[in-house]
Amino acid sequence: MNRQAVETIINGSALSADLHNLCMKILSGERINNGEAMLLFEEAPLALTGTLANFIREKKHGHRTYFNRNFHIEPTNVCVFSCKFCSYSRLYNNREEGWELSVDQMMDKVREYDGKPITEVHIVGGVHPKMDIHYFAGLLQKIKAHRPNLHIKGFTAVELDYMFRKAKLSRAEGMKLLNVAGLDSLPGGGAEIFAPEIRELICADKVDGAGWLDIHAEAHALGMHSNATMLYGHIEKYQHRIDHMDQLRAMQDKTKGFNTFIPLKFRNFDNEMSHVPESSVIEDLKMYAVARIYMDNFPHLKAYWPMLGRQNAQLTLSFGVNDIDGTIDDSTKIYSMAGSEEQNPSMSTAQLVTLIKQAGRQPIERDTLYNEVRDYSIISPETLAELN
Ligand code: V47
Ligand code: SF4
Repeated sequence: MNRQAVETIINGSALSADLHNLCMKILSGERINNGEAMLLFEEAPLALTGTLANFIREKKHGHRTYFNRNFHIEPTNVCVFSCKFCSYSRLYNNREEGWELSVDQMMDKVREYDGKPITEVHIVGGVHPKMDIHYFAGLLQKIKAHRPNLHIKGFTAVELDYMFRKAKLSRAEGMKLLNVAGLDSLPGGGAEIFAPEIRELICADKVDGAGWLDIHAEAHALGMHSNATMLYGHIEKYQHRIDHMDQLRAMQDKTKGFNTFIPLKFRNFDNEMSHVPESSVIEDLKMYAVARIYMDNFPHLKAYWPMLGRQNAQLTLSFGVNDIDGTIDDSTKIYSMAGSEEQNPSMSTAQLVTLIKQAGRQPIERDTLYNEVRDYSIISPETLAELN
């Protein structure tokens, strides 16, 4: 949609003077402040916020919608921490439901993908008291020795903070050690909500917001990229979401190391926050749209379909989202255990491509750093059917 068309929609909407001025400001590409983000959350009609977010998305990326071909390794679900929203972790002494993979078992998993056109492995799990930095450095070295071009995106800042402290290494030293062993980039997990008054209620015992940011800054200082998440739709208020995005945007101004912002919808199945209702689809779409408008220095906005569901993820593509992740593996348990409809979150490339095309977008396979691997917009049904 071009600027003129969006301007016509704004002028034709019955808006307060403040909201009208804000829409025009957004349209002209100016950065919005925290009060203005609040105005969008509280007062703007969803269709209008969505139109503005979509305008920005199309200005940055046109119809290009990215996905990647990756697989996950979840080394363990044993965790020393006790986040109240987590349906996934188990205590160390829970022999029935806790799993811990040896380096050999994880390498078997890597070998399962030999010869398959995968560009990334995403390693993420609980925080196991006995899996230390040297254990994981050994794993990274073995993966790189086996498949040097496989990009390793691994370990949340929560896992890293624990590993570094246990090994008595500074964050800079620990990051360097893992980078040299083969770690290429960091996923965005563990950020939750930075505001201490919320963090203390939902995940009091793990690294705080300042520590999370500091660990990502250390990665960026080494030239590594990373993602950033935000867990929304639970007990936080709009002000906490804005504060969270504010801290990320400020750091991105300095380091430019973040690739993607990923708002994660809180799911309430089988955890200590099951009494907290989940957000509506309307609230989800609003979250993505405001994020696209506010996070002006983040190149990409990702909807993680295993947690949102395929159809809602498809809808977000009209509300600012330009990336739909893309795991094609069926062992990602973190969301299926939290109540996602996606009990078995695997989607073939053909299904992903179809999902993106149905939304009127252009499917582009990317690598972790958003280099184009393949444009699937013109592909015959026969070739599509052959893709796995
Ligand atoms: O930090 C845990 C979240 C995150 C629940 O960087 C929950 O590309 C909702 O960060 N409801 C880990 N969310 C996963 C993650 C991630 C996923 C995909 C891609 C990337 C990336 C990162 O999962 C945790 C936490 O915020 N989480 N429990 C729950 N009940
Ligand atoms: Fe552990 Fe992560 Fe679950 Fe928190 S969210 S309990 S750090 S696995």
